[in-house]
Amino acid sequence: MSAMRFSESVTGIIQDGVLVVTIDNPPVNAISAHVRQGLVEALDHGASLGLVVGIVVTGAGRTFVGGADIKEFGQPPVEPTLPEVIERIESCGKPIVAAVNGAVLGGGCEIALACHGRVANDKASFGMPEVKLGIVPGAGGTQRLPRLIGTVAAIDLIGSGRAIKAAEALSLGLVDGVAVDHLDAALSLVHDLAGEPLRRTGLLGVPPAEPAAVEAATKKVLSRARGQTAPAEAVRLVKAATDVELRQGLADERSTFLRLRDSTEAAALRHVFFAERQAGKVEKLEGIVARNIETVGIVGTGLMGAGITVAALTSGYRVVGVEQTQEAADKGRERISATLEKSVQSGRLAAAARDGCRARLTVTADAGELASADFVIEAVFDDLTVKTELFQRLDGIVRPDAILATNTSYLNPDEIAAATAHPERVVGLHFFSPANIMRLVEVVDCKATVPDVLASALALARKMGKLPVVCGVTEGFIGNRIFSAYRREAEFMVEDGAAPHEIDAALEAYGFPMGIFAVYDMAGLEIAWARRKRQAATRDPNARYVEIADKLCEAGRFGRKTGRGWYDYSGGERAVDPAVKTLIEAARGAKGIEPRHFSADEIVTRLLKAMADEGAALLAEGIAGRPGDIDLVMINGYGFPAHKGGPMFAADLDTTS
Ligand code: T1G
Repeated sequence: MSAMRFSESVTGIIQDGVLVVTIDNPPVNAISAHVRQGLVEALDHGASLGLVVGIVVTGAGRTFVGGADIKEFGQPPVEPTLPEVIERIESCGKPIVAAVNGAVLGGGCEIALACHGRVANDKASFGMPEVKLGIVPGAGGTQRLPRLIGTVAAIDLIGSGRAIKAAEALSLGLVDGVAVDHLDAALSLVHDLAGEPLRRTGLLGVPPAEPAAVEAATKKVLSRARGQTAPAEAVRLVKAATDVELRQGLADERSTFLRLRDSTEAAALRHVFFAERQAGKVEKLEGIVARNIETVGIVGTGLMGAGITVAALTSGYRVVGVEQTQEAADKGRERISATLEKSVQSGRLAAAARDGCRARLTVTADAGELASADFVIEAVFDDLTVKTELFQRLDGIVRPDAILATNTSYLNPDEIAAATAHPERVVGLHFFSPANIMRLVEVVDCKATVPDVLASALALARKMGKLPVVCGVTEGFIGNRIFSAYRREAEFMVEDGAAPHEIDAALEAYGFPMGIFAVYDMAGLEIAWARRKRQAATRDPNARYVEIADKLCEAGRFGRKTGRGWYDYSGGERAVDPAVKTLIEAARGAKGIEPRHFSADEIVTRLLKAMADEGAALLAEGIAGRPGDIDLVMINGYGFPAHKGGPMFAADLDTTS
């Protein structure tokens, strides 16, 4: 029979007495208005045709349904709404089975929940990621999911937004079956269900749950919320499913969804979602093909090098690690092995995958082995002489088409590139530690970098599962330059009267996991001190300079690892140290500064402004391409709370509100 078209993105075909409805709305089959309209048309058609015993709903391509269309969120509503479509599915007189493949997310999961049966293939993954967008499910997810899989599992999934694979979905009862051919299995299920009383999820009772387990699941979600509103609301709604009628639960869910959808938190998280998808896209690279990279050379297998090695191995690359001596190579191999092992223990890596990683790894003291590498990343000591000498040596070892990347944090990669015979093949890749875990990578487009080298660096970072942000050459790139401005402003406030712990408390209340002085202590104060000493000769004598951090270092207070820094850690926990107060008072006294009070509001406002101003300068200088890129760097590298959208988003809000 020929295909039927119900809307521009929904088609149907009758197969074996079943109407198979396909949602085809690339790239992820989001539930745009024409999908909802098409689904209603298809349901009506299927219900009215006498020869049709039931309906299968499936998605075209790699995805079932990636959720509501996020692009419609800021726009006036278009009928039918998703809850209306879902109500039609659940109450249909004929069996409807979801045949799911790929991602089944948000509203896609809610469609599947309302069907009378669900069959998945083994590539399916399920999730209710709404809290990650600052909202709660808006089409019955909080009410139907607990009815199907129980309150505890529903709190976990909806509260965290995490996705699960088909096998876990099966064990939770979220799907009825997993099959190689999900469409075939769904057709059979429709025939099995035809003529039987249908299992309508919304009419099921919520299975009883242990109160202690419900509380534990709730606590887990709330402890990770860090000032975000949506997770607590999601948990509240899931719990209510046990106590209230479906209709009341759905109404509460819908009004909560609509309220949160229009919140600043949701706007911030939507901004982050789209910024992530924009990141690493560069106009001048359109049509440029990345080189084929199979073997990655990594010079230096210390903490950073080992982390990069693990990230490369776990994403399928062969890695040649190079050290200066056999002893250092052995240590490096052990470090890499231990990091792989940790990944297995934490569940990030399957044991079989670890064995594959080991088989693809060589660590050697023979730099000549880098001749097999397509892409070499150096992660040696951050010193200009060390790095330029290394790159000159690499010039004579690597293949002419190999790419060289420097992982410097503060040096000028243009100077490193200039020392080589082929600066056009040099690019910067600034990883964040631990490099196997942190997603952010600043990809530095150097003066001489040619487009296909930049495109290849971006492709490599993406294949490693990283979030690449392109930036130009400047001291500290995007992140550390903004961090310096942020730190400078925090130190000005300390000198003017704010206590470090007051600044940290204000930042933590705003949503940072840790205030700036606590971060400082954790990272160690001595590297920045050494840099300040190096820069002392060239510093503008008229610029304000706060000496307190230098005084702490002079007193041997290098942070957590020495037990003392901005705080005292001798009792195990971070504690305010009267000695630091005395030191700060002396510094103020020396400059004749009369200390004044700073409210938490003023502290946060000033720090956000310092970050946004530096960000604006980076944009004006062409170092950063988009405000969203800056926000991503600060969120993923420096603990800026995602639900505040990043410093540029926050500044924009300030000027528009
Ligand atoms: N709406 C609109 N556009 C979307 C979209 C969506 N839901 N999901 C992805 N895109 C765009 C994305 O911007 C990009 O566009 C392209 O698709 C490919 O995305 C009522 C309230 C599905 C796992 O949160 O997690 O349902 O950059 O690069 O790596 O309760 O996209 O090409 O122009 O990410 O293959 C809940 C979000 C919505 C899912 C595919 N759903 N999406 O990953 O491709 S709220 C989500 C994803 C909701 C209901 C509610 C992923 C993916 P461009 P991509 P991918």
